[in-house]
Amino acid sequence: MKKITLVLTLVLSMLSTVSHAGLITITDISATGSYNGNLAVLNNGIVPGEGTGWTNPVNVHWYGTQTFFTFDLGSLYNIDDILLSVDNNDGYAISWSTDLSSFNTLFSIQSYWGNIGNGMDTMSTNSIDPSNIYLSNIEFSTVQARYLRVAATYGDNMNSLGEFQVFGSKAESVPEPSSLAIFALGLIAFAARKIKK
Ligand SMILES: [Ca+2]
Ligand SMILES: [Ca+2]
Repeated sequence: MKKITLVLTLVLSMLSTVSHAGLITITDISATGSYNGNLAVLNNGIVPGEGTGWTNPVNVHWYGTQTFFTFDLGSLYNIDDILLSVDNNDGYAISWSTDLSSFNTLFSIQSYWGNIGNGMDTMSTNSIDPSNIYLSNIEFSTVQARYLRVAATYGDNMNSLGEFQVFGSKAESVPEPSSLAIFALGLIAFAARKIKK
């Protein structure tokens, strides 16, 4: 029986190497175009209170639709969820890239989505989050990406971003869970044969 316990322990430890979703550390934040404020506030763990003024220094604010912000995760991740705080009355586009050259839309925010009538509005794609910040309209299917970009697309020309958090798991070249399971079954069969002898 000892051998079976050993094999099962081994199999369980292999399965646990499949990483789990969590807050991803953003390694670099850059801006293209003009803006006001400190880029560090965009991912400092401080989410502006609901309704905070759009020019408050807890945010970065800008005018027009030519400015965009790029978040570098440092390597490829499977991205499951996003939490962000934006001014309530503008449209925003969030896009993703693996190579920093071609970007694909992850989701778009239309003005007046969310629950806030005036000022900063926190929005999350994670249905586990409280109902006042979870927004089913922006849910997306998991993508594998290294870079994320935020831009304003339309609105009153006065845009603001107060926090941008990314959740997911590191994309490692680990075997698929199904092939791991097949391998585990093989190990168990092998152990069983050994024990019979
Ligand atoms: Ca912040
Ligand atoms: Ca606005």
